[in-house]
Amino acid sequence: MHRNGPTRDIDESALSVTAPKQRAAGVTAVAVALKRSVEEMGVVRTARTMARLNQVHGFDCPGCAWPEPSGHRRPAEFCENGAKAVAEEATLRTVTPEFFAEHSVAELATRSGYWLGQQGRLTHPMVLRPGATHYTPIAWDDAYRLIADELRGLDTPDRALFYTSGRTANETAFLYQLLVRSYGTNNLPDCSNMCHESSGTALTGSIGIGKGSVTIDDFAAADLIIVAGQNPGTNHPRMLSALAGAKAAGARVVAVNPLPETGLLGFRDPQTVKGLTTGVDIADDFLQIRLGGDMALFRGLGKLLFEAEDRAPGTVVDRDFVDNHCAGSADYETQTRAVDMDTVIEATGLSRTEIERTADLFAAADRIIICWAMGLTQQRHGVATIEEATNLLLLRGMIGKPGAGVCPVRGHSNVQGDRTMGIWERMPDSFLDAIDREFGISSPRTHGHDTVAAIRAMRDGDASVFVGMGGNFVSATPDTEVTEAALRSCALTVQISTKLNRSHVVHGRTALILPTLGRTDKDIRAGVRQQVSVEDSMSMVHLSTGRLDPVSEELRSEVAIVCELALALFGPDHQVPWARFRDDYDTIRDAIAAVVPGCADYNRRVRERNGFVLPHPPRDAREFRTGTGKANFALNELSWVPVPPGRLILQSLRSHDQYNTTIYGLDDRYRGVHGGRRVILMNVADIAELGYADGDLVDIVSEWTDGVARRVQGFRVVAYPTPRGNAAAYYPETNPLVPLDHVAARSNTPVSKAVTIRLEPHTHTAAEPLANTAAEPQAHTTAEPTTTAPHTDTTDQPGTHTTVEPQRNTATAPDTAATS
Ligand SMILES: Nc1nc2c(c(=O)[nH]1)N[C@H]1C(S)=C(S)[C@@H](COP(=O)(O)OP(=O)(O)OC[C@H]3O[C@@H](n4cnc5c(=O)[nH]c(N)nc54)[C@H](O)[C@@H]3O)O[C@H]1N2
Ligand SMILES: Nc1nc2c(c(=O)[nH]1)N[C@H]1C(S)=C(S)[C@@H](COP(=O)(O)OP(=O)(O)OC[C@H]3O[C@@H](n4cnc5c(=O)[nH]c(N)nc54)[C@H](O)[C@@H]3O)O[C@H]1N2
Ligand SMILES: [Mo]
Repeated sequence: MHRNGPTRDIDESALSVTAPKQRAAGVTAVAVALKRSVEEMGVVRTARTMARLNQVHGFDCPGCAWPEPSGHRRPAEFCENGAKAVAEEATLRTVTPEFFAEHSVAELATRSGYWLGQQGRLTHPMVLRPGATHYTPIAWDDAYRLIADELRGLDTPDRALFYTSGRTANETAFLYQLLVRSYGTNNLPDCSNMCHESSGTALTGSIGIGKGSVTIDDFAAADLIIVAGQNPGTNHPRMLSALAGAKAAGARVVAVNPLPETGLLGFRDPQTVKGLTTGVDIADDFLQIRLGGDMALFRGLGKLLFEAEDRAPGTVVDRDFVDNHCAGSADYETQTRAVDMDTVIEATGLSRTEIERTADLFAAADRIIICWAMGLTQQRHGVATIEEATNLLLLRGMIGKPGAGVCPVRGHSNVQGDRTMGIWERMPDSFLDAIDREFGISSPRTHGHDTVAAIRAMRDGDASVFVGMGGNFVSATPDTEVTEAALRSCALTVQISTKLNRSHVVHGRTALILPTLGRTDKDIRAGVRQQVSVEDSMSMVHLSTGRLDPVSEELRSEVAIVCELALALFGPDHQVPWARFRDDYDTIRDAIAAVVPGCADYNRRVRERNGFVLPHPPRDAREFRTGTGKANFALNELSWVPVPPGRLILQSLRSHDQYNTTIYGLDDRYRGVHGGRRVILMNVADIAELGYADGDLVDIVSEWTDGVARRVQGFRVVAYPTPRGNAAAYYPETNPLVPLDHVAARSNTPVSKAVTIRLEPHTHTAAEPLANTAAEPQAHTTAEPTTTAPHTDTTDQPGTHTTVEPQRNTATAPDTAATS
């Protein structure tokens, strides 16, 4: 039953480009999903798997965090990219000890992430000893002992880092943070630091809780939905059904994006006959905004709303809500009225008419939802942008009423649950007190390292052990060359993984690969089938039950790995009952119920048909647990991202054929890019102005205040409808360009959506055959002193320009967004 992965790597010379698609999903989506599934796992396993996806007694889709419908679930509650995520995990291809004997680590390091992932599921625990050329098998107990010895030998627990990727279920997350805190550190960086950290930071300050305030049912009740900085057709395809449903009930949808993303413009619902044949338009209006222009847009809309209120007093501002539930409205009004519309137009690249049209919709609607994702969070002023969007909703009283609210659309399927369970380097003392009380441990109170700080700590020799609970740290993080050197400087790197990735081949002096069960795999402990639970983007918690036979008997569940490691580290007499937790997940849920707010009676409620919803005080009772006890209007200086002369602003984004660093295939079907990934999408006028032609090969060089010219080579210029001065290329190929210090103010999220770049003609050398340019980003990255002076921006943060307006700057006055 075992299959082998492909032997050939990407050949970028096979790349072809066609016109972007007008409508997302449809029959092609179903066909592509089925083809991939059958290739990976055969017909029988495909049928068994798809029947269980997102069903009440099945497993939660490991794709995105979009919720399941609350009422009737259709027989196939999945989307093309959910199906791909499942096929990727449920594959019958395997990476065995024989595979590792055949391929040295040095050889694997020349392969692309795509090739590595396509080799299949990891089957055995493996170790790379100091100086060895190959990974060799290791017994589980020896692996745990090796890690425990290394951890015990550190002079302080703060020299160890424990990363988490958002696929990890609640039970694992809870135990993992408990292990890390029992050991004595808060070094719990996670993928959320690179993802929705800006949303959490902004919302906690504004409304007192870092989570979205809407449920799936609010979509059907909304009459205006703004979708900003998000590409749902690819990254949250089931959201298109919710948007189509909202439209059928009369809602308007406005898309705010630099790119005319296919799924936003049109959708063929693969689950209805009508949808398949005709399809629907999603966006009633498309605002093609400049990268980083959203804060200015929201500020401009605010001004127009105040003017509309002047014209028809009592119709726009929700006085009752603002007076009774909000703080800071007077300062917000002064600041907002003062904004210059010409500045807004320049910053957004939108016309006055477009902005006015949106303001009219915003003033007239009774129930407004604003949705967003990485286009807003991964900006230097991401926190301020989200606060500005929230300000608009507060002004109109749109928090805590049906059909309205804030909707940060989460990424990884359990990234929100991991936070609820304590995966955060800055968990509040109330949570730490609760675990201390429950288990009799003393968790440290000093905050730990987030993702960027973790890289700095390794780079500076302040951390020497890295443990990854899932994810692909080295490829997901910015500044690839710096990060790779940081990881290589570690004494020990441990990756708990389902599939091979680059973080296994960029390793510490000793390295371990610990293969684990995935969401789809059957998990039997002490003869009983175990279940795990997850929380979606709208705070719904429910069970997930794996059903497939694991590809190897050597796989362990994440829960078992955490518990066994804890037993090796703390011995059998530790206060925390690790062995009991390992053998019966219900006992973990009882502990969660005792410790985690809102989780009382967890075991029973999680078994209810659709699970249960966690409390959300603003949504449930218009209660705002902020420093002021009210919802806060936030005040920030207006920021946007101007384009320096001769330069471009680059955003790095996902193709339709990848899941973060996991590359499923080479077709970004909706955008018309096929057979390769090294492209840079540019406005046709910019291509001409910079002296290139469509199809040219270029090197991309990013510019930063440190004078280092970060470079990636051999990208094909593709003419694309992106705003002037704004370009786009895929993540993770362009991560070497993102400077480690280029982070969002207050959330420390890498600014993956606005890097200042210049282009140089690609001169390809014999040492670097074209066919291999896709292989590895870092292999073609050279950090060299820049030859051209970085652009002259008056601020010290390239890529973000700030106007001087007579307002308080939240960066220095965080008290306006104080959390409780
Ligand atoms: N199939 C699939 N599903 C996924 C993922 C995946 O890789 N593949 N990843 C998961 C994860 S972890 C996450 S976080 C989400 C990510 O979901 P998205 O945020 O949709 O992912 P990105 O591809 O980063 O797309 C960012 C979008 O924002 C736009 N954008 C960029 N900059 C700006 C800006 O300044 N302003 C505005 N208004 N728009 C901007 C881009 O043009 C693009 O449409 O998806 C999740 N789901
Ligand atoms: N330039 C740029 N960089 C970005 C982004 C961007 O838009 N642009 N986006 C950022 C965002 S939003 C995110 S969330 C991060 C993602 O960062 P990560 O979460 O670290 O990366 P993934 O690619 O999702 O991790 C994939 C790996 O997870 C492992 N895995 C999969 N399923 C399981 C499982 O069930 N258990 C375990 N233990 N392991 C599993 C597999 O080995 C697989 O290779 O990247 C960030 N980096
Ligand atoms: Mo994410």
